[in-house]
Amino acid sequence: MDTTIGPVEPSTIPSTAVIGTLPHNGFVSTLQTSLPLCNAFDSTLARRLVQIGVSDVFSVPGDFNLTLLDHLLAKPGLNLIDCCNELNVGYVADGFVRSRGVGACVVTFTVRGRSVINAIAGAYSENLPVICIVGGPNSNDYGTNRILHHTIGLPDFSQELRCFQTVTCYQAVVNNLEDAHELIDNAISTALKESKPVYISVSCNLPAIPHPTFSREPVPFSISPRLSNQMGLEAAVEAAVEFLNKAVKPVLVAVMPSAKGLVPENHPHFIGTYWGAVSTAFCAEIVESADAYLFAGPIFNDYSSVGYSLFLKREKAIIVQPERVDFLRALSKRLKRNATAYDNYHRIYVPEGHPLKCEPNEPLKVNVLFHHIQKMLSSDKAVIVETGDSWFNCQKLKLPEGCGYEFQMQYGSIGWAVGATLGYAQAARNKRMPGFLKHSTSEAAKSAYLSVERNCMDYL
Ligand SMILES: Cc1ncc(C[n+]2csc(CCOP(=O)(O)OP(=O)(O)O)c2C)c(N)n1
Repeated sequence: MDTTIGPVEPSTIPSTAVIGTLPHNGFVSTLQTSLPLCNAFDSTLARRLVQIGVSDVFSVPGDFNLTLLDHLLAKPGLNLIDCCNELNVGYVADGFVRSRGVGACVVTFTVRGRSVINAIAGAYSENLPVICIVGGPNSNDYGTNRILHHTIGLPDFSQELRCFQTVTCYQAVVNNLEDAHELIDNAISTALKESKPVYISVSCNLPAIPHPTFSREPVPFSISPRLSNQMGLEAAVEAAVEFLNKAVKPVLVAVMPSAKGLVPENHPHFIGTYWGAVSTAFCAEIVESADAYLFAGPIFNDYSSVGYSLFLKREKAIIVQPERVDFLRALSKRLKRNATAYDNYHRIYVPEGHPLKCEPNEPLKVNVLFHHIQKMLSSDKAVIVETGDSWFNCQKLKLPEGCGYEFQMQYGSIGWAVGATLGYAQAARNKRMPGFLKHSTSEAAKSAYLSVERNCMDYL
């Protein structure tokens, strides 16, 4: 599928115009040109964000991003939402992306950039294209030995960049108007293609400076589809068909814990979540006794494998890696129907009991609490699950069709859920969010409550 993202705004450039060259580093006081001058970030960054569906940008103001924020604020279709600290800004953008598919946050140079990194690392671990924009040093300060505030006192502007290199898939340092357009477009399209966060640093003086290259009509985004190697695909399908069609009781393992919410649980053949010893009742028995298992996009880490304790045999497994695009569709056309494992599940399944009713004034028990939470769930809800015990209790919830489910199993950062709830709520205005938060949660989460209260209390 060829994905073209968003409409392109009409050109503001007269066809006969000649575009002059400009000195580097934004030294532009008067510009002799007949072109209508566009401001860099109105036409590039802000417009691109709106084009790709980012209606809300989450930010904390600071010395190096004030002008940039003014320009984003002025952009029709872009809503700027202030948060209480940078870590939360990152978590909020993470939650927004989970619902909308792409999102952005804006912080200021180094002192704040470093604070958002933990959230961006979490977004990387969950394949979320968060566009992390940082107000950077004045372009005229690059190449000097000046020492800037918000740094550790060394004339080195690259420290923040080097930190982001480990947790983003692309870094754009925009300190020159000549290539600003290209760098910003590369960063945004890489985020969308790779489904990973990117870093864009924008020199604090540039957003206010007009430049003729920004008046050109931007080329619409077109993300190339991922293509399979046809011969490789056919060989893999052939081998899998031969293996699965001769199995006696094969199973498809589509839901391990981090995939909860991705597969409709009201599907007649859904038997639960496979999570080794802590699987949904009777699910592990069926998976582990199968003579062939097909794992769809599994992530085997120490959490999902319950400390590498899964009773699985490699020679019985076909593992379809998460980035494979055509294999399952091609395979499904060639497989013989075999319901043996499913029938076995119904043979051994005993319906869950219900917790006893709570007596008045009796302390609330977890099983009673979750019994009530289960009754609250519907297609207009999304469950946002904090790291900790909630992971296990919420896995047992039976999600009605359309009910969202988000948690951060790979990175497991306590404090993520409050910010993520705000971001998700802002992106999915039609959903209500029971967030599984905790009283012991981190300082970051406590300050995020303030933003949640200000912005989306009516969603909770
Ligand atoms: C930011 C962060 N700090 C520390 C941890 C390590 N950690 C994992 S579970 C846990 C204890 C959680 O206890 P509580 O918040 O009471 O949650 P419960 O599991 O009881 O619901 C800690 C500190 C973490 N995952 N994330």
